[in-house]
Amino acid sequence: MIVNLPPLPYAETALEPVISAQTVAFHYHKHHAGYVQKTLDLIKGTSFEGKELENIILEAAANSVWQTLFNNAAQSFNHTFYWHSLKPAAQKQAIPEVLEKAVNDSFGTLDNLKKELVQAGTNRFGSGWVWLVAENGALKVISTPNAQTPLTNGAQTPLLTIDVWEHAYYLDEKNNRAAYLQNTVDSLLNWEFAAHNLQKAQS
Ligand code: MN3
Repeated sequence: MIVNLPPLPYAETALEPVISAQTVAFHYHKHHAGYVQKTLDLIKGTSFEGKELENIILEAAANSVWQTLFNNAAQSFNHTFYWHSLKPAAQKQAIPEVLEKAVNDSFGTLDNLKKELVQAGTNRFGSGWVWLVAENGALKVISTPNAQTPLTNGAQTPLLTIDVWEHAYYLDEKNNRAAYLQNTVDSLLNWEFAAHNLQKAQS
């Protein structure tokens, strides 16, 4: 992935009524765009310029002098991954077989996975992210604080993420993060995207 602001994979209204067009617009044009611009400003004229975003994140994570670059680069990646982790409810399709089998092996049922995602997001203190990851042939739910991303954990491949920073839900749900999480896992998760990432991890 290069350092840029990719177009949203759907219209700004497409996640309504769970996530309003106003939330998507602020989240994408202000927050996400801001992280990308800050990353571009920070790498300009440095040895990071022109590198793949994933490599910038890994290099910057290795030394605390690059903390600000890490934060902005990781947030750029996490947000692009988040937009693709969601899908308009109207386009909802059955969970792909390869993913369904992995979910059943690791969580018993899809409902158990959804419960774990909601719980992990509700329990994340402060800002951060909830992830479905593949690790050592199994799936698991984790959460990360602030800009942290499973990319820096060589053993984990991210499959899906949900943003639990307040800017992701406050305009719609105010303080009710659990409602945002529940409605998102019930109707907006992009299981094809997760299955595609799982197949990449297995190949
Ligand atoms: Mn965000």
